Amino acid sequence: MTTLSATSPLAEGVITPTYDRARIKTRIVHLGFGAFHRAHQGVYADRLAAEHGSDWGYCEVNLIGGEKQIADIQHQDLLYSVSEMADAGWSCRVVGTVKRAMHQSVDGIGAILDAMAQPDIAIVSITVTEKGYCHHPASGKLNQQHPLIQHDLAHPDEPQSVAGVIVAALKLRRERGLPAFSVMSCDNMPENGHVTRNVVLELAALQDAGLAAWIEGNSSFPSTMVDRIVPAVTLETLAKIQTLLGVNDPAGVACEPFCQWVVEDNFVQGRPAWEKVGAELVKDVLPYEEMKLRMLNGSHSFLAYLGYLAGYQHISDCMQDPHFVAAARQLMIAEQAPTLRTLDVDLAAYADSLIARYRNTALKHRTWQIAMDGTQKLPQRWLDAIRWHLNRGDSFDYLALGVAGWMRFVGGVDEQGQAIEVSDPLLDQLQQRVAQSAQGEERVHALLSLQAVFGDDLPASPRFIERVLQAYQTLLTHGARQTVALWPTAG
Ligand code: NAI
Ligand code: CS2
Repeated sequence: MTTLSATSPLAEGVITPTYDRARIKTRIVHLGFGAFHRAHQGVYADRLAAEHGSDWGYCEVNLIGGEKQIADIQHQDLLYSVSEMADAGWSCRVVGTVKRAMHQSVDGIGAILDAMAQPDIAIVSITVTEKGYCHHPASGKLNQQHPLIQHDLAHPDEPQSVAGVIVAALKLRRERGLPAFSVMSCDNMPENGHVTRNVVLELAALQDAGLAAWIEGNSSFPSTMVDRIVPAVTLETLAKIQTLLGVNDPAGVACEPFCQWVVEDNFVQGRPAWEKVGAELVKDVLPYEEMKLRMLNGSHSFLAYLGYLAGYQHISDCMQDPHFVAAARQLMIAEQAPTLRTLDVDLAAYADSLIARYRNTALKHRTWQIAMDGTQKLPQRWLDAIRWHLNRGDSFDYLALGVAGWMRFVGGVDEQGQAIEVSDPLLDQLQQRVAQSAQGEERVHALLSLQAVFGDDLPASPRFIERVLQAYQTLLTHGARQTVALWPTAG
C-alpha cells in the first residue's frame, strides 16, 4: 500500500487541500505535534486556507517524545489526515497547512530556536499535556526543582523545557531586534495563558530581570478553551483511516465530529481569522474554560477511574451502564454546574450533549488514557469545585467518590488483584506513599499529603477527609461497579 503524499491517489470523498500550498507561510510554531493539535488547531488552519484564502501555516515541533510523528509527516510531503468518527459513518480530510516539522533530538535545539526567531513568526502555540508546563498544579507556579527547569537554569541557551525554549527563543528575538510573539497554550488547564505566563516569566526572571521585563512588556499569553475528543491512535484506527483514505497514513488521527475553540483575543503580532471557521474570540475565556474543565473533563476523569476499576475499557463502555450515566450526570449537574460563573449556556443541555458525545462507540477512548497524569488534572477538574462546596457546607458526594477512585487507581492493584500501569509525572511520590501505607484509612491520609495536588487546606479539612474516606472504604468493600450503583448511600 502506498503512503500519503502530494501525488498519491486518494479515495473518493476525501477532502484535500485544493489551495496553493506554496502560498502558505510559516507564521506559527507549534510545540507538541500530538494527536490533539493535529485534529484541532490543524483543521482550523486548513479550513481557513481552503475556505478563506488564509496563508497562516505551521512549523511543527516536538521537544520530548513524538519522534515518529515528526519523521512520518516529513516522509509524506508534510501532509496528514484527520478522520471524524461517528456511529453513523466516518469522513476524512487531508491537512495541508504544515510547512515544516522538527524534532529536538534530530534537528537540535539551536535550529528550533532559530525557527522560532524568524521574522514571520507571530504565535507560538502549545499542546504538551499539563505536565509539560513544569508547574505546581495546585498553585500554577513554576516548579523550580523540576529536573528540566534545573537543567535550563544551568544551560539557558540549550533549554529542554517548554518554558525554557520559549524564554530562549524570545531572548534571541530581542537580540535580533525582532518583535516578540504571542504564546498560546491549548492545554486543558484553567487560565492556561496565565499558567504559561507564570512559568515563562518566572524562569526568565531567574535568568535575567531585563529579559523578563521585555517579555512582559512585549509578548502576550492568550488563554484558550479547547474541546474535541481525540483518542490516542491505535493500529485499528490506522487501518480504518487507510480504508477511508485509500493510502497508508501513519501520521493520521481520528476524532469525534464535535469541535470547539474559545480564544482570548489578545495577540501582539496578529492572528489567523479563526472566527471565520467557527472559533469564538472573546475577552475573557475563564468562564468557558471552567465550564469545560469541570463538566467535561471532571466527568471524564470520574468515568476514567471508576470505569477502569469497574472493568470498562472505554468511555463508551461506561455509557452502557445506566448507573455510570446517572452518576456522571449527577456529578455535572448537582456538583459542578453550581460552582460555575454565569455564562449564557444551558448547563443541563450541555451535560446531555456531553453524555451523547461519550456514547459514541466509534471513538474507543480508553479509560486508562484519561486516567493518566491524574496529579496534574485533579486540581482543576475536581478540587476547586470541592473547595467551593466546603466553603458553603454543601455536599460533594460524587467528587469525593472520584478522588477515592483516583486513590484506588494509583494504589496500583485493581479489583481482581492485577497490577495497574499507573502513568504519572509524580509516580515516584505516589508509589512511595502507597508502599509506606497500609490499605484503607492510612492509604487515604498518605495520598492526601501530596501537597502539589491537594494543597495545605484540603488535607486539613475534616469534612473532606471524612467523605473521601467513606467513599474509599465503600470502594474497598463493594467494588467500583456496585459503589457507583448505590452511591451516595452505599457507605
Ligand atoms: P499526545 O500524547 O498525542 O501528544 C502529547 C504531545 O505533548 C506530544 O507532542 C509530546 O511531544 C508532547 N509532550 C509530552 N510531554 C512533554 C514535555 N514534558 N515537554 C514537551 N513536550 C511534551 O496527546 P494529545 O492527545 O495530543 O493531548 C495533548 C494535550 O492536549 C492534552 O494533555 C490536553 O491538555 C490537550 N487536549 C487534548 C484533547 C484530546 O482529546 N486528546 C482535547 C483537548 C485538549
Ligand atoms: C481527557 C481530555 O485525556 C483526558 O484527560 O479528559 O483529553 C478530553 O478528551 C478533551 O479535553 C476533550 O476536549
